[in-house]
Amino acid sequence: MNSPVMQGLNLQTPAFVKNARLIAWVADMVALCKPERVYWCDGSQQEYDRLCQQLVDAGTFRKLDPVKRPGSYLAWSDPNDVARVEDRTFICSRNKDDAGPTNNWMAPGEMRATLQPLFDGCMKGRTMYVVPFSMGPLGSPIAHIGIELSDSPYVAVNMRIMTRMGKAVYDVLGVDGEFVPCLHTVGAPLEPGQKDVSWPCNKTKYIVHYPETREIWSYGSGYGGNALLGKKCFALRIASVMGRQEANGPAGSLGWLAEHMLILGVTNPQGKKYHVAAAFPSACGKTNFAMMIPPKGFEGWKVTTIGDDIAWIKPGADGRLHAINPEAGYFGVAPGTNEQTNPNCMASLDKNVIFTNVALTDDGDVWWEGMSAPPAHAIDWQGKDWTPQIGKDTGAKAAHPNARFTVAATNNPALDEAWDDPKGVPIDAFIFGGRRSTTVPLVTEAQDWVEGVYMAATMGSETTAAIVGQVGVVRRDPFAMLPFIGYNMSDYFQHWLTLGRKLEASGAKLPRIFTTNWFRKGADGKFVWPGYGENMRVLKWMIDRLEGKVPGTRHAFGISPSYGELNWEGLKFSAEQFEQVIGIDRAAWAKELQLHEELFEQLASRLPPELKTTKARIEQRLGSS
Ligand code: SAT
Ligand code: MN
Repeated sequence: MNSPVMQGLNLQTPAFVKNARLIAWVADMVALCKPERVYWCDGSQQEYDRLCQQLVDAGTFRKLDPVKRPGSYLAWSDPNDVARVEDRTFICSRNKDDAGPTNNWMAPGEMRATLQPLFDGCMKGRTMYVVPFSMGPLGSPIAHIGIELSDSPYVAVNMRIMTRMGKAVYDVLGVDGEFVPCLHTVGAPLEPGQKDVSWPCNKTKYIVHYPETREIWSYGSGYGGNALLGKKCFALRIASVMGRQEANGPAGSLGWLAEHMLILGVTNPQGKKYHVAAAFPSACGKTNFAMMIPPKGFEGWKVTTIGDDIAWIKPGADGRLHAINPEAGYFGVAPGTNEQTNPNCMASLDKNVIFTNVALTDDGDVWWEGMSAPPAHAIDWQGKDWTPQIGKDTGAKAAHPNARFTVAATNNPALDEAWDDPKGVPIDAFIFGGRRSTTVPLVTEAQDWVEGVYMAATMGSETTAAIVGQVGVVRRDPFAMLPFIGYNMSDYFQHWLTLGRKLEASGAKLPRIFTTNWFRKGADGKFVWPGYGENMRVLKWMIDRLEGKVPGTRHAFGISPSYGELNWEGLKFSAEQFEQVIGIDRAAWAKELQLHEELFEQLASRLPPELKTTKARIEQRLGSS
């Protein structure tokens, strides 16, 4: 039987699926989850359109106005399912220490026993979608394949945008190729005759990773990184484990890095191009930075996007670190996005978009806080009437602060020509950026690789709406990877240090390491740095550093620009204002180092000694400066 639709538990596999392990795994998962139907996705446009129509019929999707927003849909989630659930995310390695003190852990056997009754019959009355996807260009030596089984058609259509999804994956997989099995359920089985809701989910949630067997099991949520398992679960948590494991493989292999980083190309007016990979915590403007349009004063400069969220980085034959974007689309934060903050993003959202949790306007379009002047009336993300007055009186937001758009990378007018290049792009600089209203300067270059790793390791950031929980609390977020490292964080630091040391020893040119903070606030509580396109001024200083054009000013923990080293053409920003974003308050830094110490105490059992000696060196410099 060649039909991709299989009725009942008749487990005839379509002819294009030949991988024995996959066929056996699907059969096992069908037996466990007991779906009513199994549907093997082929990734075609017809299939996408059909599933979207099905979501419209089910009340999950609303088709937006075909003239204002062609090919686009709006979904509203359950109010209890709006962001990643970090406290329900688990790394189930055999040994607790291998997950480390920053991850939730449970022994694999115990977790399997916990999940077994939850998954038993979890897809009753629903269709199981078999979603084949490649993270990275199909067939690239850097890419890896995953298969997601999900009872959510919303997941299937989002995965088609976010990954290279479809039948061609089976050709690469062949009869015995490797894949990461990703099992997902919304955890809402339907009894015969039971009417479905528009956003099925379960109060109980589990986002589970088994690093040794490279499996992902996700229960109870249909939202974002909880459910689109190619993203944080595979491309960061499982991939970080894979990258480090390969460093312990055959002699000489260095392994690779899976990082929470955008990748951009920046070309100067002379046509010279650099590549930068930058890590910022969730919802801190990565998409804006990756799509930046250089401001006035930067005529002839061009910024192009390779990726907006995740980078897989491997040493190339030339000894340099090469990065690919494993994803094929953007799952970006809508609120705050507008023609000023990110014109390229606004252009990307013109057509063929899935919006989640933004407001619906009376003319069949979308709106979110910070997009434009508010409409006189809209329906908010919870389906209620919303007017600017209601917003003012009750504080109700038209869009949820973590409302998102899902859009193909190919919609981006600033897409880099090499975004899909299987070889990746050579990285010249890494940026680590926290969200801090005080203490951390606008930009600092690390003196060397080890000090750069120290800076990234001790990064702090105020939390955002991308995570369920309290917003605006400072927490250590090393490498912007706190919720995404699939193993012990100390081992992760060591992997970075070892990789750098080995590359340096082989004579390779390592990328420079910078930290940034766009978020310092003045006495009035407002951001001092104008941000967005103006960040180009900082990026240009970094390139001047790469080219040896500016000496910078050395201080206790690195090198920062003096006022005169930035190009201020087209922006009124005084030396006094600059001092507010770049100045170092020694008392604040003494406290900051105390917080580094707390992190190091937490990570003590496997912490690389080099980080402790680096800290002592910085303290000494701070004391004597
Ligand atoms: O929901 S996601 O994990 O995909 C978004 C994010 O936190 O960056
Ligand atoms: Mn992210």
